[in-house]
Amino acid sequence: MKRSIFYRLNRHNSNFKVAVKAIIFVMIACILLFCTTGYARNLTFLVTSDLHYNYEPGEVSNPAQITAMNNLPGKLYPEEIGGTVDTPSFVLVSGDMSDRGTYAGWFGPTGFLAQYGLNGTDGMLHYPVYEGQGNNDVLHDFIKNSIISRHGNIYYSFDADGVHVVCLDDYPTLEILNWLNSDLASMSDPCMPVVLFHHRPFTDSALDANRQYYMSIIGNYKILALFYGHLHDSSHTLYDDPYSDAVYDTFLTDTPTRHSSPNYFYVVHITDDTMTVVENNWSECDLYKDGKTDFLDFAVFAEQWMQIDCGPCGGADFTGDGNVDANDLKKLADKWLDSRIICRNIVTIPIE
Ligand SMILES: [Ca+2]
Ligand SMILES: [Ca+2]
Repeated sequence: MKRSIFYRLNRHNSNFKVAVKAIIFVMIACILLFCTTGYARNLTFLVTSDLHYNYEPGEVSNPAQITAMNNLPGKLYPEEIGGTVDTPSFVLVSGDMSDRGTYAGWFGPTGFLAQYGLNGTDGMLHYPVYEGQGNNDVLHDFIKNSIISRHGNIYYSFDADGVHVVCLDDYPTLEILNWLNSDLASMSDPCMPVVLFHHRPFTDSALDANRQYYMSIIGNYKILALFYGHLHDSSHTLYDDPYSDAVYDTFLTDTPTRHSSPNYFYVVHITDDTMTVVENNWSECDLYKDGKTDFLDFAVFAEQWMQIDCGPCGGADFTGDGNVDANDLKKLADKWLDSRIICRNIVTIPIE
């Protein structure tokens, strides 16, 4: 019996619908599979901030911190974590590279470019740098122009081992947020974990005008953390999105230029399952400040040995009780020759 044209069309439509449903099912399955199988991530990077080159307190501590960063690969992580530190893929610098944006702080013989360099081969540092402006850097245009020439703009993003890293300048303006909206929407995988860095904290009043827009954008993605600086200290806090139930891990990143010891930078390790942020006390027991703990530090310590009520005690009172005794010597022994990272805090963030 000959089929009518209407029958054939209906049959074809039916087959077409089945085929479309099958394709959609396979696409969704692929997306879910992609989200859940991960990338076999094994990414290590460092975070520092507020280097303030051309500001006297950093003249010794900035190169000492670089030495400490260069000496990290192969060191033992704290016992709670286990394992050793891999060679970092890069260093994030969340602003204020140059104190007051001075020319000498950027271009000078002991400035940022000479010591940190940019690509891991042109300064003292062994790793490439991803830098964003701080409120000091914006005072002159040459740092802005350098960032634009390297990264295409003062805000930019890149993918590293299945992690999307986003620089949002000093703080995200409306223009930057419009870009962020497009940038995150165009990620190759919408489930990719995202790390944000900008100079000012989420709570800074400069963000107030566009805060709701900012929160609405990042609320759609898997934001692992915000790293920021500006406040010259080191701490981990949770930021509650005032417009939703979202809560974000935020890390205030220390400056190496604070007068008081210790100083910290973050060692970040991201796998498929977790992001671990180690608050590395690199300057612990580094009395002769060169980023290492060795005989030179012991010589300074020995001069303070058994002092009582000695105030800062030349930095040798590691326990903070105003005396230099066996308890301080034990700390020095623990840090001796720097075989293990000495940290104050470890934050482990699950990647779901
Ligand atoms: Ca030392
Ligand atoms: Ca002590």
